[in-house]
Amino acid sequence: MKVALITGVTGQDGAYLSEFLLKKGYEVHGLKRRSSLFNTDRIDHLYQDPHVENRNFFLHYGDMTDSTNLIRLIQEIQPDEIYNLAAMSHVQVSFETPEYTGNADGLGTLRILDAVRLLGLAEKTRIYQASTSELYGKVQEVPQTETTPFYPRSPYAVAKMYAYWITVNYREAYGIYACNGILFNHESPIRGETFVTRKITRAAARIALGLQDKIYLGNLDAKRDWGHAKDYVRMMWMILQADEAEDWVIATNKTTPVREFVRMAFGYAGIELEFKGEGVDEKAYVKACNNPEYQLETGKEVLAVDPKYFRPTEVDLLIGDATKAKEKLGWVPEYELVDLVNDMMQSDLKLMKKDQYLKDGGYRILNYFE
Ligand code: NDP
Ligand code: GDR
Repeated sequence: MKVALITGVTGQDGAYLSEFLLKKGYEVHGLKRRSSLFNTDRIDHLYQDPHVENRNFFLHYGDMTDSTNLIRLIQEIQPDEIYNLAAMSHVQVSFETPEYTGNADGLGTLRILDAVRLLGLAEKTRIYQASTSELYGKVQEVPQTETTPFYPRSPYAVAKMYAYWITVNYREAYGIYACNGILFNHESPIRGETFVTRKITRAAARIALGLQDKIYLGNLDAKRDWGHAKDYVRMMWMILQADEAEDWVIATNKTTPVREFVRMAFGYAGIELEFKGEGVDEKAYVKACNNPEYQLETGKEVLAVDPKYFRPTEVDLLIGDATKAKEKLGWVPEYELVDLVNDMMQSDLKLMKKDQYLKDGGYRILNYFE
């Protein structure tokens, strides 16, 4: 039985990857942070009672900023594969917490690599590093490939650039099988609520159900290459099964503006939108509501721009070319953007109906829209 350690196991990718590896027959160990409330929602369905025998899913407390903790865990677990997914992963928040982001995302990666080296596991343990399309930042080339130069545009991206190169360096210096997956944006029904896609699908569902009036967004012109997280975690595993340790771009080769994602999400609920105005004055109104279940009047304002969501430096356009991964590893994504939007909307409409029942029952529902 192969043994895997996943840092960031409580995150979107950590949850899908755990599920995937358990199905493949792995023993999976996950690093989770202590928090004052339960933070294991995404993996609760995988939880196993610590008192029963023959478990194959284990959670350990830890933190990417704590070297001795990481060294001890890696020594105890002796993993065949480490998936380093833990990170302060929000680009805008990284402008507010730049030093912490550098520590967790940049030095955290070094701590994992160096633990493997110090413990004499360089020959045994393969390491996947969660690199990102944010490395490309300011557009240098379209579409972006493994050879496109980096130009990071946020403390997050700069920290991830250190992580990228220290991974390459440990591979070259110590022969560790360590790879960067340069993944473009990938989303899902369990995407964090403050990333733009999930913020939009939650809001579209809440607006349709009458639980929220409108959504405030930042830059509607930003273009992203959005895929489905389920397709991307499969690729993480494939990367570590390759004969040679290399770096790989994973993307859909299509790019879409935020505005169009909004249109698609509302469209799923039968709500047609009309966008008017420009820049900070841009707004969206209901053009037609074709679903009799929802009581939205034509002309209702459902979206406005709030400059507080603008970033000090923005990444305008991302579009990746995953030809290498497709040709050398045989990766075939199963989801198109429309499937992704449908999956997220279906899930959020169901979730928000729960809020509607609570509201109808006189309970206070959370009104936090960040
Ligand atoms: P999430 O934000 O959903 O999950 C991040 C995970 O990291 C959570 O489990 C979080 O714990 C954990 N974490 C954060 N800080 C620390 C720390 N100091 N010590 C230990 N754990 C920590 O991210 P995703 O699942 O979306 O992304 C996974 C990885 O892939 C990240 O490294 C991200 O930067 C990278 N990436 C993501 C892309 C995407 O589009 N999703 C694209 C390219 C790269 P907690 O739950 O307690 O907050
Ligand atoms: P990103 O994802 O920065 O690409 O990083 P995010 O969804 O936060 O932003 C995408 C684009 O949408 C614009 N935008 C908004 N973004 C947020 N969060 N909230 C808003 O209200 C809003 N309005 C417009 C942003 O300006 C941006 O251009 C994600 C993370 O998962 C990273 O960890 C990962 O490395 C990259 O994807 C690839």
